[in-house]
Amino acid sequence: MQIDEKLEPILAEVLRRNAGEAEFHQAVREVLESLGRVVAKHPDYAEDALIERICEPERQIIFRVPWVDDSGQVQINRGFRVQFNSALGPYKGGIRFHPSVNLGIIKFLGFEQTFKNALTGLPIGGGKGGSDFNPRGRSDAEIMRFCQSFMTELHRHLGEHTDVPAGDIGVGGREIGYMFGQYKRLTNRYEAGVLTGKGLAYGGSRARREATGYGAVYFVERMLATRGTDFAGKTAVVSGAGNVAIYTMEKIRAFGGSVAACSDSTGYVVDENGIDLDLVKEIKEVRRERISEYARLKRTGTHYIENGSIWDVPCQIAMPSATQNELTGKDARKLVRNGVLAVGEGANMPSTPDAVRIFQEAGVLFAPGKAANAGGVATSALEMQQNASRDSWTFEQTEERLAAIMRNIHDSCAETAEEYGAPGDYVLGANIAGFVRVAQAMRALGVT
Ligand code: NDP
Ligand code: 2IT
Repeated sequence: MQIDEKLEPILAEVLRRNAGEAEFHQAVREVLESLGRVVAKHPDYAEDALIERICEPERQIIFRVPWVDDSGQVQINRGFRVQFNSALGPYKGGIRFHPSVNLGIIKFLGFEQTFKNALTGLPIGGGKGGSDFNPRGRSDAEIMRFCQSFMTELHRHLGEHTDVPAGDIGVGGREIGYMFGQYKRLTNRYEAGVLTGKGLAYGGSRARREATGYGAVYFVERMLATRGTDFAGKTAVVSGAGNVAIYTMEKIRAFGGSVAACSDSTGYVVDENGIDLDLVKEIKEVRRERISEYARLKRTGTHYIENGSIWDVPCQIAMPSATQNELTGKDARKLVRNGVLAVGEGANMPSTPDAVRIFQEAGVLFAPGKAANAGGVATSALEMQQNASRDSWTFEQTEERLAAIMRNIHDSCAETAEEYGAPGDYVLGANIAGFVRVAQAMRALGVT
């Protein structure tokens, strides 16, 4: 899509001031492409440098994270927290530990998070953090020392009313536990609402672990319903084998679909009988091993392809749930040739701009990450609610809230797309609906 001429200089300035941050450029460009229709209808949204302000993080924190490994060597990593936008509530968003992390990646994630959080309708601003720390092969003791050092610096920037991190790639229940322990010790406060994704033993919410994957499947279910169909009897492919992928697969199965393949960064496995989720959970959640173990442990009807693209596996529903730009234009063409009906992004920005265009031109139902994967952060906001009222809800009650939130997000994206003359365009719908909520709050708060 072309950028509106009023917005072109804004994009040019973002590219100039944030040189070399390719993923951030990509995320901003996609949102600005959608906003042309908003400023055409409501020119006042282009006033007071509102859009320029939305593209500039409120605060960016970069810090040294020193730690001692098991052999006594001192290691250094870099920590980040980008507090992007607090118009709607405290900064909220996950922490990623992966060697590819840099400022541009955290900024793209924080930018996306701002609109995603607005779409949930809950009072949360946008932020994201992380480190270029590589957890692979590190002992439990090393992970703990790293988390403690990371939090020793980060804690002064957090607070239940200020900034509330959670998990993302490489950060799950174990890491959140170590970080919460260190925060509690440093502040001498049992401030449960300062982190989400906590264990059930110390203030976590039921269904938070499942929420991103389950939520993405609820979104796709609602999207399929617009074409009078559902998951029953359909074959899906889900990339990744982490938190989002596992609970995406679980819900697809519960809705009567089957999952042909899943992956990790080394390759993918195909199982003729449908992926055995108990085995994936054992390999990934308990043993923390590679997905190639799946084929080694379960030989019949299974094969493992090293490297290769999981999107070569024919399916009707594709749910990319690993990382950004993992699904290219070439992959999209292959999926379309193989008859894909719907694509739901569990990960953040997993499809390249080319891939998105190919899906949309082919009439494939396409749910962008900032809408489809919002169930995770929405349930984090429910965790904050439970912490604030010192309450703990049942799984069913929490999942029911999650399902209702996902239906609302779907419908508000669909209605917004319709209102702005692009029915069925969930990318446009999500970007505009999210933007309008943030923009209205920012206008009310004056120039900040
Ligand atoms: P996990 O760390 O649990 O799992 C990540 C999975 O993706 C692993 O299978 C990993 O493989 C694979 N992966 C990670 N990086 C790469 C890479 N560079 N190339 C190929 N594969 C890769 O993370 P999550 O499941 O939590 O996150 C997955 C995605 O979902 C991310 O985009 C995240 O931002 C997004 N997300 C997460 C939410 C949450 O609540 N956790 C909420 C909303 C979105 P390997 O183990 O080999 O590295
Ligand atoms: O990308 C995301 O939405 C997350 N990693 C979850 C953020 C959160 O605060 O639960």
